[in-house]
Amino acid sequence: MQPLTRQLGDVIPLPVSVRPDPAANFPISTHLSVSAPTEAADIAEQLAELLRHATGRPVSRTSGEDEEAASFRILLDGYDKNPDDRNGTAAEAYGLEINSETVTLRAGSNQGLFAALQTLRQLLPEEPADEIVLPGGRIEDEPRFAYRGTMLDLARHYFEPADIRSFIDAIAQLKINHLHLHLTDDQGWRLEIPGWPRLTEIGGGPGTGVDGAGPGFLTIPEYADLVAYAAARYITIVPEIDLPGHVNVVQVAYPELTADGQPVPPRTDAEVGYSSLVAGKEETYTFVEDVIRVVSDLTPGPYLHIGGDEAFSTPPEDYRTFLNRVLPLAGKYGKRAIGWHEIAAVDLPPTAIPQYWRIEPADGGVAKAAAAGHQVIMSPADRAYLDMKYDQDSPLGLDWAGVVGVERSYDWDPADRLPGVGEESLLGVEAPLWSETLRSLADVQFMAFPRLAAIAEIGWTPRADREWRSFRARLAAFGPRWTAQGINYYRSPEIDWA
Ligand code: TNX
Repeated sequence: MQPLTRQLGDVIPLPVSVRPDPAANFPISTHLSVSAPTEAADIAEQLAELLRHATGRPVSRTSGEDEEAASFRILLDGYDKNPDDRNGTAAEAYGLEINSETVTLRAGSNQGLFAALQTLRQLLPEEPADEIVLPGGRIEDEPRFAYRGTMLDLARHYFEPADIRSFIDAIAQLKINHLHLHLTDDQGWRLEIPGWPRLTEIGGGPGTGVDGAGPGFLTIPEYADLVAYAAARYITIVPEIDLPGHVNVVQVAYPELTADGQPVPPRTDAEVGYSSLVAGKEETYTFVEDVIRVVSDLTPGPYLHIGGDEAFSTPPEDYRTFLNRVLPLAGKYGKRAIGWHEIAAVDLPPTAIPQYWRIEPADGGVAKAAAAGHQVIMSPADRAYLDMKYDQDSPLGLDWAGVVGVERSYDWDPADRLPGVGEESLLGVEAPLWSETLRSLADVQFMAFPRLAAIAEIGWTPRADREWRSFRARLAAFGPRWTAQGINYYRSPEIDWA
């Protein structure tokens, strides 16, 4: 008997049901073939590619009569563990069965098959190998929450599309399915907007970003390519235009959007809360509506994030006036508005989603929104912020929310975080990565991994099945995979890395 390459349950996030059957282990030695219905041709190609890479062997695609004989079978068959689909997760449900002759991936949609593929990827060795034995048995799986996200801050430091694509590949493996892009802030504007060319000429030009060290912006074709690249990995891009605060660079580019029409100097420090659009000026809404329309048109996903945080220099009355006018614009252009939870200070449109980001143990506004039926995204900074230092010695990151080690990022539950905001109010969980202290993709990887794996498991795995000791052991086994992929993860001393 050849030794197993991996145990069936050696997967992050931990699947809902794992039933090993050691009598049914599958040695990958025979001729490899993949069969799939035409609708799943793309998944079949990805599976074949995965197997070619892992084994170095040719993999054929079979159809018609040979399908029964294929060693890897893909079935699209209305697989559904969750027929009423109250939390919107049914599309991601899948089954994976491994026996001594065949591996079968089953789901009701390609999205579910893609999730199955990510599980199978982790059952293969991280480096190509001649002798691979897949563990026999059956996995049945589906996520706890529909929204499992992370965020990249392109404003404080711009990251090139190639870096963003690399990050997308890394997060897809953890079944993260939303990537929020923080596209604008005081220090930079990172998406081209037709009709407002100075936003990116000035806001994406040399000297932008914190300490002037992160210039650049996405052209419209580049943004569209990223959206498509993410979509091919079942990741929805959530664009954020941060309003009404965090807009200094807008006012540098277009002085008519300041209170007195006078130009303001560019800023590259990391202060927050000093800039604001003017609620009482019509020019404000012309600008905002143009931007919301353009970004909505470019974005096929259902969400548009309008920021709303830290508007310390917007008088409260003006903040409400502004949001009452701007939040409905998301709906006008076909989107659901997400905003940092400060937006809960106004009566929200029915589909709007507050995203909780603070460290306090309670929040009246978010509780009220939840009571009114709003869904909430949980991102408490003292648990979910990937830009917090791991410990006091971390070379990168901030510490205003404390230091966040791996256990701290794992050992909490979003349904317990805020009174009045329980399981049924949660759309999901997101781990934001702010980039004030980051300069490169390697920096991004260092802060995101391994903590994003913890957040991914919180978002996917049933609460009752989560356990730090189990996660810690699976994470240790995951390390070599990141190494093989060239990912600069933090070798936290909390983990006995393999
Ligand atoms: C707070 S979180 C901010 C950001 C900073 C971040 C740094 C939030 C909605 N606003 O402007 O980048 O802290 O951790």
